[in-house]
Amino acid sequence: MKKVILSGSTATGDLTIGNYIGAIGNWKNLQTEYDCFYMVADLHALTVKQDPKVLRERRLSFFAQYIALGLDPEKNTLFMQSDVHQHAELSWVLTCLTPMGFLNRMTQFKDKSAQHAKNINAGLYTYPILMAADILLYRADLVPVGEDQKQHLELCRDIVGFFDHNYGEGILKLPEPYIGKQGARIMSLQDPTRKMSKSDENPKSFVSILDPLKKIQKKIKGAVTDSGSEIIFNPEVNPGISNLITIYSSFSGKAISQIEKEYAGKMYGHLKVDLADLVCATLDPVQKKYNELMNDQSALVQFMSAGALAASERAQKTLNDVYCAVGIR
Ligand code: AQP
Repeated sequence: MKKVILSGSTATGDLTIGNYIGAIGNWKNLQTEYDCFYMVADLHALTVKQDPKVLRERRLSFFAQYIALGLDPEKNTLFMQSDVHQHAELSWVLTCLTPMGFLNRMTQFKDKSAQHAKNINAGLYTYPILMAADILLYRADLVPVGEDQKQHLELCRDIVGFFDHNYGEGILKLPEPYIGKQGARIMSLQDPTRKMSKSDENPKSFVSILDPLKKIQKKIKGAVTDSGSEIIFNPEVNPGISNLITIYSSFSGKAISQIEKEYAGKMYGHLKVDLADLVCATLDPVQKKYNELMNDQSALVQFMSAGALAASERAQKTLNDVYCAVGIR
């Protein structure tokens, strides 16, 4: 029996090379060794204001990008979160077990409410519970987590503790965090001290998977770099060039030390030109595959319903156990 992995990306903004390097690229490497469930987290997207037409298109677009970036729908269960109604149902049960004090501690809620000061809705506050439901429904063994999600995984552990205490152990299964071997955090091209974020208001700060190649060239060449000139990896001192080295290393598979050696004595501009070409060469076939999928959406729709069915089947087992345990079955 293969171990089960669950992960996903929220359907907000445009998928970026940060999402690829920090998440989707790693998911791809797990698809033969593990039983993988990867979702487009469209319910999570509702925590911030969305234009319904844009969100509808984005869900499909993200799903197509997952496949174009190398997630094989035959090897993985790829699905849309909202197609599996069990997420919202389990989330409600867990919401009724989670003390508000635990949610008050979530630093991401504080950050996001500052960011969306005009729309501090209850979903923004309780979304870590939906995230716990996402994970627990599949009885996952492992969840790949970025640094900024660690606190949410801890909350998930607490929630399982409350559930076990009230209803008995073994019904919910707590997964282990999976820290990918790369684990690289890609920073904004305009402010390398901040994470590259797919909803950043400044499009120059990220390279999206679907950016036209000319635009990618421009964005990388226009990346903010440091006052020095040596191509040396040191995020504390040279965050700008270090970020570009990290991206170069992730896309080329070369070690950072090797890149430093190859660029010894060269200027920042040399690395930028080569990196822009490398990113374009990598994303060009991805964009072609994406266009193929979007031009004939019948295959996409089939993959989506097959994924929803498989995910739903597994999720329903957990939900049945939970409903029985709490006394509503
Ligand atoms: N810059 C990044 N570097 C490395 N990993 C990243 N991830 C996102 N940005 C980077 C990883 O991608 C996965 C999916 O994340 P998400 O889209 O659900 O949420 P996020 O981390 O909140 O991404 P953004 O880009 O910051 O989204 P917005 O701006 O819409 O809130 C996660 O595993 C994440 O670590």
